[in-house]
Amino acid sequence: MAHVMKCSQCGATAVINMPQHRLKLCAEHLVPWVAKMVQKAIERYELFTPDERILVAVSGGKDSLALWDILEQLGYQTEGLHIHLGIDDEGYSDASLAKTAAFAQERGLLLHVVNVREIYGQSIVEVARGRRGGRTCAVCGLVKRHIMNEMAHEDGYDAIATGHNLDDEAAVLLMNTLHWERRFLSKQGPLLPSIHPRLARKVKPLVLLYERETAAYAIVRGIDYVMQECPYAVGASSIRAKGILNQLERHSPGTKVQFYLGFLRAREDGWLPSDRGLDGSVAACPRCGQPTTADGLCAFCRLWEGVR
Ligand code: Q46
Ligand code: ZN
Ligand code: ZN
Repeated sequence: MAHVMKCSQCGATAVINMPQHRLKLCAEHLVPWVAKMVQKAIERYELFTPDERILVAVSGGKDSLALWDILEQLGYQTEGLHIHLGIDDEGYSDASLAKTAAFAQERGLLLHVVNVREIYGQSIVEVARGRRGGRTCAVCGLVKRHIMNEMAHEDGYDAIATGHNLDDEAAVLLMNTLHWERRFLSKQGPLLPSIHPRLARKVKPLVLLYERETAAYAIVRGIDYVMQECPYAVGASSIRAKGILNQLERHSPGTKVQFYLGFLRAREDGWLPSDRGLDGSVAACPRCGQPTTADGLCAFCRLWEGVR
């Protein structure tokens, strides 16, 4: 006879087993538990307060849509930002926008959409192709950061929230540790404070949740998200790192959370210098006004030189 998993709180059929918390939950009890974990992260890492305005970066994937849903449930002031990157392979960007817009419309939430090709003349794929050694993901990251900072500055948001979960963070931590990337290790975490008026505070309220927990949450809440991965994510080293961490987790539940939270605690205790970047030697880019350490145009503005 098949073994039926029971909710630790009410005895009904559980939809998820979380051995690292010694907890099994049914659909009804999973929703408040997930919201509680997000609230805990917001308070523990002092991410933001209820009177601040939060811009939620929504890609259309399960994590960012779940994040927006949870922050709304918790009563925070949110608006969404979707960046249409112009990735046409398998209709990825159009599908992502469609799901995000439908999500916002159904719930009556305010969504801002920035279409990279319409504004700058080329998609991130095209602009990356025109660059020597321009890896699409590096270009994409640069463009997204710039647009988010610009929007937060112009519309006066207090913070930008992204849907990075514990699996994402642990995978990046593993890669950064393998290469002893001190600069990244000194600032990786759920909170990146604003160190310049043009650079918004960045926060990751899902850091206490495993990816399978946000996925279960999205399904239970009936969130219709883009299932397909970005075609450029395939083969990324972070995906291999996730696989390795999941193997370890299977043998000893809690490995991922201990690895990541242990790192944050070690840094708090002074095991690693905590560096917030920018050492005062920053100038404003003459074109866009965002801070840059380069002499002249910032990396974003150099990227679009000659495109239109
Ligand atoms: S969207 Fe952009 Fe990611 Fe796609 S091109 Fe790479 S960075 S994988 S989060
Ligand atoms: Zn229950
Ligand atoms: Zn610039």
